[in-house]
Amino acid sequence: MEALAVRRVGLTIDQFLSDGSRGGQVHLEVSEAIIALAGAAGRIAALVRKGPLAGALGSDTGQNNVDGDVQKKLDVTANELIFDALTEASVRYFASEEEEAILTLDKKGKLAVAVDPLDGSSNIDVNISIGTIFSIYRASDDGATASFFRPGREQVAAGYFVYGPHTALVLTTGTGTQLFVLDPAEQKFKLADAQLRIVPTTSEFAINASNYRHWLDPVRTFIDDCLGGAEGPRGRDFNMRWVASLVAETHRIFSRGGVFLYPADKRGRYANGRLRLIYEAAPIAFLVEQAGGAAIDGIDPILELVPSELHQRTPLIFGSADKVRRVQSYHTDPRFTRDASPLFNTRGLFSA
Ligand code: AFP
Repeated sequence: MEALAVRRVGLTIDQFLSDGSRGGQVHLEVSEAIIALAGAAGRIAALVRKGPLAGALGSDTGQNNVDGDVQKKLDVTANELIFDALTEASVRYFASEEEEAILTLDKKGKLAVAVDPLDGSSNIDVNISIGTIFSIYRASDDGATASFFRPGREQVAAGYFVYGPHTALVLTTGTGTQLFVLDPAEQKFKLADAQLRIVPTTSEFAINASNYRHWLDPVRTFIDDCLGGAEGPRGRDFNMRWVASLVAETHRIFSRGGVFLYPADKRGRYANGRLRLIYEAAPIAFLVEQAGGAAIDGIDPILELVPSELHQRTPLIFGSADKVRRVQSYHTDPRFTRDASPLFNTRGLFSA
């Protein structure tokens, strides 16, 4: 790690964002929005830490969000805390998994912010890490939809908070990806790693294997080859994880590499997978690419996709660059599909 990066460990998020030595200070309004989100995350973390003592946070509200997911109590509370915090920042447009339409906060605001307020809701009551994901664009003078219906490469910042054994923030403002940890004593997010990197290769994949029968051939073949282990075409063993909390899977991949797959499958509602492009896949892809990883929809980079609907889903495959490229080849190279069975045994020629 560069001496400069080491020297900055321990800086608070406010100090880090105002530290011009990082080659161009982060614009003031972007810093203000990130600090506002960090304040809301601190309040969400305090609720999560109380668990059942905070009331049935994981209980259904009896309402569904626009995508048909049941809204848990904490989904709604987290959304309200984030919305309230952003009214103090220079935010013109606010989009959320929990809001049907884009909301206008401050007509003079400079930014457009999209959030998944509480990712991993099914894990709230089982004390497994959950999180908040955010994406920040410059507001477009062409209006609300133009501010979000654009390639993810135009994000000016993105991040997630993970509420786990410790609360952390993984953030990018376009100059690498940083890790901050919430100091419980001071209730401040402090820099723990100024240059997160995702290792290029790995022996770990994350997928919800219960959907095996619904997958399309390229993903089934990729997973079959991993499950074939040392005796199969890959010539080595693999490990599997599935937490059902995108931020927890992402944090593991930042920590030790891996490849995450939520692909398109044959189920009607999952023709484009389960994860939403604007406030889940695009911010995760920005963070991952800034740390040397890769993120695709199976074929194309996530950051090049242009949404046409606010809650649009996308297949999402991200993580260690070598592995993501291999999954991509299973989608693009005819030798990697099940129909090419005569070549089935020659796949082992592609060692990695
Ligand atoms: P919830 O927030 O509704 O629990 O969804 C979480 C999520 O969007 C993402 O965090 C997980 O990776 C994925 O869904 C888990 O999906 P499955 O429940 O289909 O495994």
